[in-house]
Amino acid sequence: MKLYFSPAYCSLAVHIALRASGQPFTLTRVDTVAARAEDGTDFRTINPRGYVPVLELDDGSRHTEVAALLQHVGDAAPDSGLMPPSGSRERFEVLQWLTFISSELHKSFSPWLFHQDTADSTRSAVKQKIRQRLRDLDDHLAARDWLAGGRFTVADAYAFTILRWAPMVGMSLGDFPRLPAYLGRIAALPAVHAALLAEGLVRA
Ligand SMILES: N[C@@H](CCC(=O)N[C@@H](CS)C(=O)NCC(=O)O)C(=O)O
Repeated sequence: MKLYFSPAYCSLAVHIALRASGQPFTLTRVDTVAARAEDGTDFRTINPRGYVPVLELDDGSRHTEVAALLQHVGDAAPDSGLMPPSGSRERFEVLQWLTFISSELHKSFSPWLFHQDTADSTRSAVKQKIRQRLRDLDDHLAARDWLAGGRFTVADAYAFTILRWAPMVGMSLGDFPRLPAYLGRIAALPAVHAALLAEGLVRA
């Protein structure tokens, strides 16, 4: 498999899942602004929508959408526990969290919402909505260490990736009692550390 990624973008979630799953993969870095992959390929020929992540399977097919890619990566390594088995209550919960993170959080951090031309009223309304959703997550973590299934799953990989963006829009996770420790728990996992290192987001 080959993952097209940009450092610290939402592709980090899939990168983490790939490492945690133990499956072989390669990385190709993309400059989404210049629409160019590191090997010089015009990225629009890889994904006409222009965004990462793109996961290329060994048969050459290319796929997008973080939540779907995470499910695929987890399902391809059933022993990893990243994606609980089909039909299980735990899987239902992981799917709920993937959808929540995708629809309630990920897109609320979109750069256009925080563009300098965006009205202050819009920015503050978006931040208020994000804060409510972070509170939901924080409350959920009061009784557990992981979002679902009692262990690290792809839902945590996605949450970690998106929560890391809060400071970039001027929001502190320090206002929430459990989120900083939750992120610390995830960052300490060897697969997560390796992904952060490979993307140049932490030092060795
Ligand atoms: N719907 C897509 C959205 C992916 C997305 O928003 N990617 C961002 C990075 S987090 C991106 O590459 N943006 C560059 C662009 O849209 O030009 C998904 O869920 O995977």
